[in-house]
Amino acid sequence: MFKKILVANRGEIALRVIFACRELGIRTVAVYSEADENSLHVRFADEDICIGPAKSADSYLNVPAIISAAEITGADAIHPGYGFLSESAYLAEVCEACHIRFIGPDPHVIRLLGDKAKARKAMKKAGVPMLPGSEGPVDSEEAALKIAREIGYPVIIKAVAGGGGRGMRIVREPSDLGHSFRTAQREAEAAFGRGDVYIEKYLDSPRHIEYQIIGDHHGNVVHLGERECSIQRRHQKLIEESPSVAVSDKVRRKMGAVVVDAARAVQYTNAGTFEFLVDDKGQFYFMEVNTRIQVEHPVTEWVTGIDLVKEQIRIAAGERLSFRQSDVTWTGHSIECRVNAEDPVTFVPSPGKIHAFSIPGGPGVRVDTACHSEATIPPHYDSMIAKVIVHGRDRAEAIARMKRTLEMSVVEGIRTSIPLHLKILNDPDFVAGRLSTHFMERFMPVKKPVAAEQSA
Ligand code: MV4
Repeated sequence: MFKKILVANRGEIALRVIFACRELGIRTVAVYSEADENSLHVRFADEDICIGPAKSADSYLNVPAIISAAEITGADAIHPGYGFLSESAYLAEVCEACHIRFIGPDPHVIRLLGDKAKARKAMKKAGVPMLPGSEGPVDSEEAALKIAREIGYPVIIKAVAGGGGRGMRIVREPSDLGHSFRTAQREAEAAFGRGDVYIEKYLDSPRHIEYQIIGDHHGNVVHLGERECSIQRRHQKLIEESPSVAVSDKVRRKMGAVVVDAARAVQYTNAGTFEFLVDDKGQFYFMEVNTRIQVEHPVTEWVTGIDLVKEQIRIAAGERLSFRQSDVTWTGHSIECRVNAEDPVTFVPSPGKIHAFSIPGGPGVRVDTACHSEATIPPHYDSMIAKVIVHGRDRAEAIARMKRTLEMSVVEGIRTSIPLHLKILNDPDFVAGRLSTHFMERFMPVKKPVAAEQSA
């Protein structure tokens, strides 16, 4: 087992990793930017080291600074958390070269699955259900038109280097394809330094359902069931839950076996997530694989009773998975609300100094946060300040617990998304489980008409 782990992240996930290390008897090193000197992850780590200025590019994304911090402190592994460098094949490679264990999949697996066209090809070969689309990148407008004609409109153009929704274009008719194709290429080039795009059949109003898997270095891979993540805005998830009301025990077993086979096919190790779009008939279609621990991992932890972060650490150290597929059972229902420092109506970020912070616990409540009554939310990073996770015997009990927790929460000094969460939790469609990726459109601020229309 590792003696010392460097946590290459901040906020609640850095604390979450520190908790796991403490319980496993592993020393921890916190890295921090100049904006995070007084953060809880720094306070609770055994050692800490400043890695640069507030800007992410100069600190939490700075590979040489993080590797230097690991070498100076003698850390034998790095946990990247989520976001920042968590899916950087480059960091994983540099770690390997420096004999520091990267807590995640092997670099070549991260690289394969990070190329969305290559990932699609590999997953198709492994038997994962796919929407019709191009075999690999599409390199000309003519080729794009040909493929779109074959699969039928609407189609979606996606960046090979993309993911998380950046650089996508929906095309509903051939006359729009040329322009959209060129725009998508240009945007992908600007955003990712790689302009390659691919094409898929576009699915209207799907659910987003994902499977958690975990694999060790001894050929064992298990799935931990699904998470329903359809409640999102601009590709930022707001509420996640497990199980999904759209997944029966039979489908869970069937899709679970599909993702386990697919993970084996690419020799996947550590924790990972297979994302799917699900149509109104319950058909699953592969979207992408995330090669990191995810924000919403606690809902899976709660229904399965498995500590995913501890398992990640044990696996990276070469240990066998501590359970088999037949040991995994699912109990009750878990929901997570991501509390953001933002205006609940306009979604404008609301960083600043907190004056009061209290999220009550009680039966079936877990709060993952690095916030406290005197914390300051810096403007430089993601706006998520806390995850409220609840568990109940069933979905209704989980919803009731979430509502009473958020109703009794006090956060003063900044605006938060708590009032928005309460609106969603009281929505008849949410309560009935009628979810899709378009759910949040009904909660968007009404756009002001443009000047020309106003005067008309
Ligand atoms: C799609 C799609 C419909 N059809 N692909 C958005 C995130 C990126 N990873 C892929 N995304 C989508 N891909 C096809 N063929 C709709 C989306 C999508 C979406 C997916 C999951 C969650 C929220 C979403 C919001 C808008 C669009």
